[in-house]
Amino acid sequence: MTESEYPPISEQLDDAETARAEGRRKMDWAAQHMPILERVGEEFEAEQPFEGERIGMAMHVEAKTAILVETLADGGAEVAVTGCNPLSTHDDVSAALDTHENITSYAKREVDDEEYYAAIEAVIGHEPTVTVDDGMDLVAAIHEDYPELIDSIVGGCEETTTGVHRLRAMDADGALEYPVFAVNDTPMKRLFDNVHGTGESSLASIAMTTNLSWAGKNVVVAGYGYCGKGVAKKASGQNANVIVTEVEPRRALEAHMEGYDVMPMAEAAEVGDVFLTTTGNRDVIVREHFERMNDGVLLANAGHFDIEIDLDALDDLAVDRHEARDGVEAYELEDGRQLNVIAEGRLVNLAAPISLGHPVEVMDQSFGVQAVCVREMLENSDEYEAGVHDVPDELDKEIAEIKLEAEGVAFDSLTDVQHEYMDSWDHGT
Ligand code: RBV
Repeated sequence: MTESEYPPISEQLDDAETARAEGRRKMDWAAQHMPILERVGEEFEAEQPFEGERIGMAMHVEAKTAILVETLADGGAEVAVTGCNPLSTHDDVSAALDTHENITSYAKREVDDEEYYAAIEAVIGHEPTVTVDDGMDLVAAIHEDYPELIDSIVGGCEETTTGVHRLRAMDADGALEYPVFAVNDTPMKRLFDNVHGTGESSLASIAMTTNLSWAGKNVVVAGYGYCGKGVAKKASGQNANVIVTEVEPRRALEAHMEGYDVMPMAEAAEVGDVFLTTTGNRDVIVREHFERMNDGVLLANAGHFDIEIDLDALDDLAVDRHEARDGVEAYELEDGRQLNVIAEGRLVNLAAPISLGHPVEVMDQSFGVQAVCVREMLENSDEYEAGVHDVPDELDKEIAEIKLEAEGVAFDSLTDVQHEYMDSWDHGT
């Protein structure tokens, strides 16, 4: 057992009792809107597929994630969990989770880098047999600092685009030493969580944090991947004029054909009122862009890490800064312009003070896929060698079918003749 000094959340709060009650209330609300996890959870409770397993998790610890954590614990696992972003944890939810006899939660909001990694190490101290990551910090810490644990790890699951991207790079280097499912890459994740979840929650968080309108604004969306598409569509739906910046020619063309203005960031910088980065890459908005921006612009990031907006450069340019509102830092430039950064350039839909993350319904889908992926990894571990694995399509469909049934939406099935037709090649005019 790896020793860790870092205490669970219950030992870090002054009034853990009150926090637990509030956390539980938030979880109860979320659970009422998560029919997929309810169904999967019933199966897990009856079959106990995780008996004897230890699951280590680093995710955004708020109410919906907590329902996933409980679902896994109620399926027989011992679960240790911490956050995957220093600002996204809800301490009350973390405290509520920590009362479960099979769960230890180390997640705490507003931790510094040292505490953040100490909490990750505390999770690793439970010697997980399965890891569930959002951003790959657990996989990275285990490979770098605790390689002796790798032999006893059956596999892992990764929630987000950035994490899958990091894992694929690690795999390409031959450095990934256990199998991990790319949960992000499933249709049930990308088409809903990335598009609708990021679109709705980023815009809602910015609007609530600033109390400003979208209508009539020039909204610059950096990156036209699944997240950028969602943000662009929803901003446009709220009567903003959307400008897209891209580096990939087909995506730039797609955005153009969708009716958005497409231009380089250097040009967009001069006309934008709100800038929202969704690229997963670094240095998307840098000094030369800040220099051209109008007074009063809003800057926010919806990518996993806080590297898309170069805040060091902005800080260098600024002669002063102040907290303009909760979650809004105003950088004052020498010529009097004020550029407003929301949530420290961190994942805006989770890291602003009032942020709640993606809507419950989409997280039910993503976490439904997570839950069945953990089951699959343990049940069929022989089939998965070290490396990144696509989620079997049947599992993804299973989750879609549960959701459709819960929504009361019926759909068609192929007839035998149609099946045969689709499988044959010898038909023509
Ligand atoms: N995400 N989680 C939430 N628990 O409220 N909201 C968004 C939540 C996930 C989402 O799936 C995305 O891939 C990831 O956060 C980015 O870190």
